[in-house]
Amino acid sequence: MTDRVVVAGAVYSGGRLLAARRSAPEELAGRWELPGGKLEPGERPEQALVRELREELGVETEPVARIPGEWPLGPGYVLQVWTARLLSGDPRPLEDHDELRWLGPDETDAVDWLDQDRPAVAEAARLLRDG
Ligand code: 523
Repeated sequence: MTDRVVVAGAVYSGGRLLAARRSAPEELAGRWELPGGKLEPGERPEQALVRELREELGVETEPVARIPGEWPLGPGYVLQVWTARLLSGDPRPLEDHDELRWLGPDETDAVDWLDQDRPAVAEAARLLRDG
């Protein structure tokens, strides 16, 4: 069976990358992620990303480019990541997160990222440094 997609955003603004600390479930709480969530039936990944970032953070964003690769999550799910530009709003932890941080190019290792997010974060950090 085809794996279901979880989409996440490497959201940029002002040369910094947004990191979100999960508040649930218990085994992931306290770890940091690129925010996002599961595709709903019939959704394209970019649509799901815009919807999830609106619901979870109260912001409008524009997906820019897929970060190459796909990372296994639990059984039946894979993580895909897009870079995304913040269009409007100031992100707030409305759902699923209890803290947000904007990380500058030298700070992208400063939080305890979920293991499965690390390859995409490394690429997002490289893009932040190299433009
Ligand atoms: N991850 C993950 N990294 C990451 C995201 C956005 C999600 O490892 N950057 C994992 C965490 C969960 C699963 O993917 O095991 C689903 O993410 P979740 O809970 O953020 O998706 P939602 O918000 O769509 O989930 P429901 O509340 O269940 O609808």
